[in-house]
Amino acid sequence: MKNRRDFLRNTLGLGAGLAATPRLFAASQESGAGMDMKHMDRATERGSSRVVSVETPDVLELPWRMDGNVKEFHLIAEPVKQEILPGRIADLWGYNGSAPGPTIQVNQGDRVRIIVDNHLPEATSMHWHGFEVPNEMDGAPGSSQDPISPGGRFVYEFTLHQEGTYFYHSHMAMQEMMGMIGAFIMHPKEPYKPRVDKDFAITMQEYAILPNIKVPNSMNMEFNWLTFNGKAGPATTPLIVRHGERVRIRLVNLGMDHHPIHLHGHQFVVTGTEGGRQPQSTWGPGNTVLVGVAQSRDIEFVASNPGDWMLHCHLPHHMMNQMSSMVGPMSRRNGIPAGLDMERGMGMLRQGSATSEENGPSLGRGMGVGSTAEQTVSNSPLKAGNPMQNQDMPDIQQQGMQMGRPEVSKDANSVPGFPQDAFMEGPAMAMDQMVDKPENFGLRPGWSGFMAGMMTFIRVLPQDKYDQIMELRKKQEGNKPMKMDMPVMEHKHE
Ligand SMILES: [Cu+2]
Repeated sequence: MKNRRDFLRNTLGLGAGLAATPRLFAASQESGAGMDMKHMDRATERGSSRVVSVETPDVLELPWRMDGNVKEFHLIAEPVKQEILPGRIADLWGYNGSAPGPTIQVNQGDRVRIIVDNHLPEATSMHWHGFEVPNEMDGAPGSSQDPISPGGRFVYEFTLHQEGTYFYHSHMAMQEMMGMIGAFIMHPKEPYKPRVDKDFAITMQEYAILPNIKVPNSMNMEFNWLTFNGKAGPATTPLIVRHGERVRIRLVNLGMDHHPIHLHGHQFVVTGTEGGRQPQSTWGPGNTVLVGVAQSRDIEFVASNPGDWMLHCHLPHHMMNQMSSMVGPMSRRNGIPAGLDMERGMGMLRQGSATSEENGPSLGRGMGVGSTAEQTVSNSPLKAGNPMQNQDMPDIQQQGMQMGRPEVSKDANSVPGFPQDAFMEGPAMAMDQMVDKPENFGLRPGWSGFMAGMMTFIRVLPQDKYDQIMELRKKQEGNKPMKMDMPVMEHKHE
């Protein structure tokens, strides 16, 4: 984008700019027609206009059935095995087999019934975040209803007059930190203008999973696993769009941290919050949006810049996996002591500086491992037990990691600051093969070594590359396990 005027034309969709960018708009219209022909046909039949369904990469959509004029959904709160990274399966709590739970999509004005079964070992309650529904349907345990007992069921039913990016979540604080949230999209009666060609949802979560355990520590405030839709980079599935398409991304956050989400290569406007669509007069250009806890933000832009662009949380600690104090020093030196005793663990030093080799890693920065010297652990991505020695780790090579030789200078160990506490061995961490999927087709070799935490790509592709990926995706669809047996229906309004 050359200047602000171009930006306004393209992203705000201001009519004055249309003639100046015929190519982009032609592509955009063409794609709209080509992509969802059958939606279009039906929409025309009904004399209504089309709404693009929201894609939630790596998360299924919750099917429904019609019971008279009521859309009926069925959610099961249950323990789930969530594969955050290949082979790294966390014991979380979620809905219908995943954390976050499946995405619900409805239309403004729908009458909705949601049957919630509790398959957890303890009581739960389902809160409909931001919904203007009768108090007894709000899901506030104790005040608006009795908690749903283990093995119990509660049936929620309401009419939805709102539109926007909403979500559902357990209203038990510790359960929220175990993964219990899902996106709830309310499509507007009248499509938003300008219309988008692609619409995505991403839910952000964070977990503190201590070494040698698969269950998150829901008290810990030091999060080492940061996820988009239940996956950490490079396992996140890129958002695939055609060059010139208008794109909406709906960002939802539930955790202990706020996330500044940054997009490379494009400016965007924030068009919606957890309160629904925002008036166009409030849309100013930006490229980073702070999504606070319990908030949602919709961003929109025209994908006018071809390439593979990162979309990620910009908190440095949220761009890492399995972050713990020991990784760098363990991989480059001979392991480190940590914690030691309570006084030192709390930062009261008897000797030495706070950043000295023995103290540094344990001063409030560790993962709360405790007061004994930090041990090498078996679930470190670097496979603890021996310091990082690339070629000496055939077991990891067999897992598909590429283990290239990281580039460090000869005198690296004598440079203050090297290695950082959580120094990640760049190329050595690449696992292109392990995360191979259609959406990653054609990425630069070794790309995965630099993707971690809350990171994904938006891939702005020319038509032929786009088609290629869609073709691969179609082929793969046959192999995918279908977890849900109810048909997913299209979103349209009458
Ligand atoms: Cu973040």
